[in-house]
Amino acid sequence: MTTNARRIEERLEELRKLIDYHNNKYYVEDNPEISDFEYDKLYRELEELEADYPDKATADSPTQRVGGKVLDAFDKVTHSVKMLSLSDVFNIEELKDFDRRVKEAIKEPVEYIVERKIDGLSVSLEYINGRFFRGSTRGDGITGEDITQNLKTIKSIPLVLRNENGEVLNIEGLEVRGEVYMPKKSFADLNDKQEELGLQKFANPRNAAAGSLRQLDSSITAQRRLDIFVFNIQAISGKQFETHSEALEFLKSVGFKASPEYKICNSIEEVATQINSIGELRGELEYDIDGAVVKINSLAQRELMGSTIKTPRWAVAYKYPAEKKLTKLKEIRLNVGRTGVLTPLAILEPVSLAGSTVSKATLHNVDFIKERDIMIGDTVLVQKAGDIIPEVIEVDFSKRDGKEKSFEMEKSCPVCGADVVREENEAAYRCTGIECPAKLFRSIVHFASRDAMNIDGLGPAIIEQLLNEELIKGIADLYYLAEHVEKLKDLEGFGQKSVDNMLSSVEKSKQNNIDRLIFGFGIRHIGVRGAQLLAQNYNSIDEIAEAGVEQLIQINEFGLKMAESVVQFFGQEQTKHTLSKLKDAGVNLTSINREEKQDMRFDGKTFVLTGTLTKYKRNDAKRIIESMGGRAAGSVSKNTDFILAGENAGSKLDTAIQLGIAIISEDDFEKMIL
Ligand code: 0OX
Repeated sequence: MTTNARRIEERLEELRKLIDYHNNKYYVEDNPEISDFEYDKLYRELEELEADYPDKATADSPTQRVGGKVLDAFDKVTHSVKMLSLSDVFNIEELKDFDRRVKEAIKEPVEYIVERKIDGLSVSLEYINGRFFRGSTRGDGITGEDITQNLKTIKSIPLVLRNENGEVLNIEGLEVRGEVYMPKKSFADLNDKQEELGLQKFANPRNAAAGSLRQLDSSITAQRRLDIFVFNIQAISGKQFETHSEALEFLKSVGFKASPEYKICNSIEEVATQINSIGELRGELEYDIDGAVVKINSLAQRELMGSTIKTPRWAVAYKYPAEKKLTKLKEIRLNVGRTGVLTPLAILEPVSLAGSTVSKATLHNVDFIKERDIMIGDTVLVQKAGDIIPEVIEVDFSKRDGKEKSFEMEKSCPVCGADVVREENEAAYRCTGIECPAKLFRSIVHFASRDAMNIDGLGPAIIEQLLNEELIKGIADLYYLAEHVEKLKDLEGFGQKSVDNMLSSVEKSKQNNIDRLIFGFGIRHIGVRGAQLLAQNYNSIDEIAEAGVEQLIQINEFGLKMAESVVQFFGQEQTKHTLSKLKDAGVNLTSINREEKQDMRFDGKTFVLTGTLTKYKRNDAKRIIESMGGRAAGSVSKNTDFILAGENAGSKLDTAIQLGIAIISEDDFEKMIL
């Protein structure tokens, strides 16, 4: 090796060691020694060196945590040591039964360890010669799934085990077990994001952690901010411990985040006291726990107790009951979410529950209130399970005195006063106001999006700032932003150039055809296609606003729900206000090209798009097909007329060949639309 090569290798090793050290300080010990800036500098230097010398990159380098490789499926892993589960006890009597069984088998003093029972997913981590080799789910305890790539994204899992001097641990084989969880704060942020993107929210942090660990694309897992506590050595070569507490201390010393705040107890009474104090603390922890685990500390005594097929006889899980309390329901308020859904919220006489004071609880929806006959003034039972949001469960009817009042759903939105509607077969009521502050953020993100007004440079982060600074109060205000150039330049991450770019995109969008504008309004049941139909059948927004349901349903493909929704939307004062501001700003409100005869060359033709298109974005190709009277379908059938096939087209292409359907390339498509 040349001197230079040796120097590079030494620096790489030094950087990895340093970064591992500071990573441990930050993510495991929660006690950082250097600033984020200094850490980033080291990290960037390592990244650059590895990019310059790719042959010197290693799989366990701290740079290898970002994920990226997408798997087809997870491989199966047979656990070398069975991953047992715990038997549950639900009260002190059952806990004492456990103690009795232990004392009968072991005729000497027994030390117990009490740990928090983290509510997450059990995983196994295997290390060879001190380096992370493989990680897997518990599965059925015998066979799990290989989720190594996903586990590597969790920063508190050491990729290299090191002793106090930073030297790589010289232990041939080590397998540990731990619980992966999602902290409450990460869970709340994730659900906010899910809601913003219009995606299903996760029911609780445990489900969110499970969903995140089961991603075939580890770069998604990397964004989910998971964490881990390690609580057992499953197997270790050339080393023996006498007690579980010794093993936990060893795990900490080589870089693991081990069972937090475990306590050694000398009697079952002491165990019970510790269980109670964990229970009291429960609500204040940064993560969910679903109980406490009681284990015998001595590993020799554990051997004596043995295990059943599924569970050890030397440990039990104490499960806390979901705490419930009676309190008075003072009022029912409506909470308007970011999607415009109105959720009834119980305002309660404050009660202390699972470690926190509860003064609000969800009532889910109006049907829930009706089915349980919940009235304002009732005494209700409130529950806070492991999850975050407390809920009203039932009424204590014995406490009724006749003064209770039934709840009536509001006809208008409590935030903006617009009409509230409820769809057939839907539990939710929604606000229909286009300027409603509760849902403004999402409305504007949608309005600016690619399929709507396609305003480049106006993403969610900027919209958030514009709203916070009160530079916009509705979508129409986007067209008055030019009046605030000085303030815009002061926004975070904004300079003259980005302001100019954004304003010119806004200006350009004024010329869009009205199908984009209509879709951008986010009218219920009016998607891209519905908006195109309106634009093709009417000369202007004013004409559409004046059309009645009877007239609208004359449009081919236009259903009753769509027509009612359009009429309802254009009847709102807020809509009229927005439209008049858009008009004053010079936004196009007329149907471009409608006077010319509509080009319907694809009338009645069905296209299926498959593979990667390079000339056209998928949605643009669809839009073109639909604007020429055709239909873009998702799957191939004998009714398909054309397959537009891009690169790497898969099974749809095979089906099309079998069915003898015309297959066209992007070039062919381009010729067809010219
Ligand atoms: C936890 C947790 C789970 C493992 C096999 C026998 C005892 N969820 O926090 N399990 C165990 O220990 C089991 N400890 C824990 N802390």
